Amino acid sequence: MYRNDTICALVTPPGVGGLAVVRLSGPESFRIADQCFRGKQPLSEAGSHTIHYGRFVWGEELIDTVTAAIFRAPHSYTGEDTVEFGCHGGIVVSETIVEALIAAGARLAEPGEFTRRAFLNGKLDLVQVEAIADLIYAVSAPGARLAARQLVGGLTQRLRQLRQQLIETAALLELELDFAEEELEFVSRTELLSRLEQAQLWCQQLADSYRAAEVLRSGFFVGCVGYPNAGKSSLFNALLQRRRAIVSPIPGTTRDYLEESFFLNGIPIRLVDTAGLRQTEDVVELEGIALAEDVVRQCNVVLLVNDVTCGVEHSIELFRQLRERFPEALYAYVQNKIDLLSDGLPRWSPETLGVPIFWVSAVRGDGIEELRAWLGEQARRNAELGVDVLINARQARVLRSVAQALGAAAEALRAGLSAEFVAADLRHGVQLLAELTGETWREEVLNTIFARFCIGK
Ligand SMILES: Nc1nc2c(ncn2[C@@H]2O[C@H](COP(=O)(O)OP(=O)(O)OP(=O)(O)O)[C@@H](O)[C@H]2O)c(=O)[nH]1
Ligand SMILES: [Mg+2]
Repeated sequence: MYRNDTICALVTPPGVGGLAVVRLSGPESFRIADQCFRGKQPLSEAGSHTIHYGRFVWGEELIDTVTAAIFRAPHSYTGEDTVEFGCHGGIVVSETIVEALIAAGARLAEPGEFTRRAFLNGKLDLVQVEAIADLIYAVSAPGARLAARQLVGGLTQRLRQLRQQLIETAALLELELDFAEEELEFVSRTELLSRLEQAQLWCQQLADSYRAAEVLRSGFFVGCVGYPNAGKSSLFNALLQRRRAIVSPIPGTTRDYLEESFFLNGIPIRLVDTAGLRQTEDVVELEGIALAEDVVRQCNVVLLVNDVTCGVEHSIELFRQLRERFPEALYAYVQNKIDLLSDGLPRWSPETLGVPIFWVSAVRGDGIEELRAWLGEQARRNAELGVDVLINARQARVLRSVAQALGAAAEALRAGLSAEFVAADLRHGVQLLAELTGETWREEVLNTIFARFCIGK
């Protein structure tokens, strides 16, 4: 819902710092600001994009000396009249300024409300809004760079072009229908088909880049999974190079899961330790350990930890079942506790396994560097997987639907159906694209997107 009142909030992080900024936005901004600001001239008379030095007062009391930056609608972040007060950093000053502005008639902004207004006033589209959240929460430098690019409209522009192209084609096809008697063809069918196929492929590839984008957005997830007592927590600690997880000879030590991050090749690795998966009567009891399952679902790499002293093939069945269930992850079979092998490493390199095997001792450290290097390499590759935009889950979903609509249009064309059907599929694609950039939007979609934002953004 868009409320046309005037809102304010601290837009810099709370706490002690050199400088803090309080933003005031809405139709009453200048009137409200003037009640608290004493400078050479009233702010309501100041020109847009000017900065004014003065005193911020509440009643008779001096709160701070401040600068007031003036932005007149529509040339501001929100598209509304805006004043940004720069004050001395510190908890008390900025909070008092916000309180004074509220007393003068403003309302405290809700989380994400400035950006929401920017979107509703057409300053940003949804793809850009999502890029802002990505930029704020970026965990890796490459991720932040991509988000910044998206923010200035790289993806937006390409989506607009596609949408324009589809609208034009649909219009031409519909025009043909008006001249059905004359059997005119305004668009060559072969050219149309190739254009549709290209566009479909583009949408599909963009949607597929989601996983790689997720790595840049949130990090590369690596899970330690295996039977109880295999040494998952020990391996977790060894990879992390810190003693973080509790290790004990009692099976079932890890109950919850544990997550820690470290960097490899500049990419944040999110390492997860899980509770051991039990095997009862030859059936792997995956259901009972839903938590571990949830972890595996979001993992980029699953390290299946096997206790070699129980036999090299001890965890093969578990491995097969996991891979069947979660085929998208990369797997490695980690033979742990090799320090306990008195006769050296067994010869075991089954070709059918199809995944790398690592021989390690989590306790003594053998093989850990190799495993870390391999993980770093996988993370790097995954992050570089042709990603030049940061697609998120919502965008991937819509893009897949667009690809489907385009596929249906191409199919109708190949089947020699009337232009009407092709045009209808194209219109559907256009609608979906509008949803993607937010030209048409639903309240629920906006709410989920803005739920990620904090107050002051
Ligand atoms: N000798 C030797 N012992 C190990 C090695 N790795 C783990 N252990 C021992 O195996 C036992 C179990 O280790 P954990 O790391 O707690 O195993 P886990 O898989 O996390 O066990 P749960 O959390 O109970 O499922 C502990 O006594 C560890 O010291 C290893 O590489 N060599
Ligand atoms: Mg454990």
